This record gives sequence, C-alpha cells and structure tokens, in this order.
Amino acid sequence: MILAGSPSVLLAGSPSMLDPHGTEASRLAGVWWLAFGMAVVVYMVVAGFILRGVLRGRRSEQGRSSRISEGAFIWIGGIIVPSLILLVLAVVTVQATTHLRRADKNPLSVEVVGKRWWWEVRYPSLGVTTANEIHIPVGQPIDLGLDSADVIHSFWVPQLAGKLDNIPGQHNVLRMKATTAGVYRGQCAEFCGVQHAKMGVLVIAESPATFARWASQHQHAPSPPDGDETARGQLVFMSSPCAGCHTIKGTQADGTRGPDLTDVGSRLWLGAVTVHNTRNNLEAWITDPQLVKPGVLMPPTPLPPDQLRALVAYLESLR
Ligand code: HEC
Ligand SMILES: [Cu+2]
Repeated sequence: MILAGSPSVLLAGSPSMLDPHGTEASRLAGVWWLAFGMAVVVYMVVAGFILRGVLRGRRSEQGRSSRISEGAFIWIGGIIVPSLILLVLAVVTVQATTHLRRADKNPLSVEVVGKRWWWEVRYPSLGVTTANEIHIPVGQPIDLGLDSADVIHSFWVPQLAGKLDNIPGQHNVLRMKATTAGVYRGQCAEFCGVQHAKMGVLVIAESPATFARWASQHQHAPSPPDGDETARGQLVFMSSPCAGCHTIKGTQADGTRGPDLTDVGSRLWLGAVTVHNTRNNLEAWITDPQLVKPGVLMPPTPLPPDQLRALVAYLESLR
C-alpha cells in the first residue's frame, strides 16, 4: 500500500498543549494548569459536602442546626468564592494574552498562507519559499504572519503557541519561540473543506547554525540536473501540466496553484503531512493524488513507467 516502507519521522513528544516546547506554549500551559488546579479544589470541596450530606442522612425535626447560617453559606460559597476564582482567572488570562501579543526584538518573519489544503511558507527576509514544513532556529522569536488565499483556516502547533486563524483579507501575527529543537506537528484547526483533516503542518526547530545552513542552501535555485535520468525527469515536468501549477526556482516552471517544489526532495512528508516523502509515495501521488488525498486540487497524471521514474528521480534531486 501507499505507506509501505515509509521511514518514520520522529516527532518531539505528542502534539499536545500540555507538552510545551516554546515560551508561548509554556505560558498557555501554565494558565491551563492553574484553571485545572482550581477546578480540582472546587470539585473536592463540593464532593466533600455531598459525601457528608449522604453519610449524615436526613436530619430529624429536633436535629442540631448547622453552625453556619444558610445566608452566610450562600454568600461565601455561592458568591464570594466563585467571584474570587473568576477574578484570578481573568487577571491571569489577560496578563498572558498581553504577554503573547508583545512584539519581540529582532523577530524572524515567516509568512504562512493557508490554502485548500496546504500551507505556503515564505521567508521574506531570506527569499526562501517552501510548503508545509516551517524551519525555525531555536531560541529566536518568530513572527508568523498568517493569511489565507481562500477560506478561513486556523494555524495551530500546540507545543509551540496558541491557535490563530488565517482569515482572507486580514493579516494576523502569531508569535512563537521554540525552546528545544525538534519536529512539532500542527494542524489546520478550522473546518475548511473536504481535506481539512489532511491539512497538517510541521515546525522543524533546529539549532541556529543548522537553520542558517538550511536557509543559505535554499536561497538559490537548485543546481541543474546532473544525470541522464534527472534531466529526462525535468523535461517531463516542464512538458506536462505540472509546470503550470508548481514553481521550481531557476526553471520556467512558475505556477502558483500548488506548493513550490524547489526543495520538495528535502521535505519529510507530502500533501501537508499526509504521507511520508518516499519514492513509492511520490509515484502514487503523481499518478493519482486523489487516492492519497481525495478531493485534492491536483489532477491525476498517468505517465508511462519510465517517464514516471525519471520525473520522481528529478523531484527527489530537488533539495
Ligand atoms: C491543477 C494544478 C496542479 C497540477 C497540474 C499539478 N499539481 Fe501538484 N499539486 C497541486 C496542489 C494544489 C497540491 C497541494 C495538494 C495538497 O497538499 O492539498 C499539489 C501537490 C503536489 C506535490 C506535493 C508537494 C508537497 O510538498 O506536499 C507534488 C510532489 C506535486 N504536486 C507534483 C506534481 C507533478 C509532478 C505534477 C505533474 C505531473 C503536478 N504536481 C501537477 C496542484 C497541481
Ligand atoms: Cu484549513
């Protein structure tokens, strides 16, 4: 089947907001644990009262009256304590929100455009364009500019930051800073059509040196094909509809309906974290992407086996 022989990509922990690996996510997890802690205390107190009531049973007419008057009980337990709890949560939430909105010094700007059903990723200061896999340096504040090319999407990588919508015509900025290197999985969190569930995203946080190497390698066009097969593959790509929808830097392919494929060979996954990027999966994807990701906005391209092999070899050489 399609997934056979896939290498497994190690994700850092589980994609949960309770497993934070970034400054913003830690702050949010802190608010969550505080709310959870307070809820646990309230639950235990209420459960204690219920147990006590059950064990004591119904009081007789002559029973001793409670030491606390009913009026005081309602004032304290029903009004003062809940108001205090809500006040604490309100203050903590507002503080955390202001902190998350505060601009950092010298952030790295990354533009992330939500499209059905993948993410375009651009680094304006570096001149790099890629898709679905966002490389960032650890410890560097990142300003993610969120936009949409069609409907409302929502960008959420729970281990690094909160959730923020990609809204057509509105530029939102999500700030994040990874504190540990790793590959973090995210997901479109706003229903956006048939393939919404297969609109994943990866943030690859790496050491500043590794990131700098990645960035400089991706600033210029990939070197022209150096073998017979890859050269034939490039010819197949340029003479098929591929080039009308995809861009490959340094060639005449400059389509924009699909992801930029300049570095497709170095991606870990295909189809926005749908299948691992292996030779078999690439062949299956090109032959009929509808089988891999039904409803996807890329048509099937049946090719003779030798052309398909050459095309895949060419795509794999783009790094
Ligand atoms: C009508 C436009 C269109 C044509 C023609 C087209 N594609 Fe695509 N392609 C797309 C779209 C849109 C996606 C994104 C799919 C998704 O993930 O939802 C895509 C995704 C891909 C991907 C996966 C990239 C990634 O990183 O996830 C590869 C590889 C690819 N196309 C190769 C090709 C090749 C090779 C051809 C020619 C045989 C081709 N495409 C023809 C629109 C097109
Ligand atoms: Cu979406």
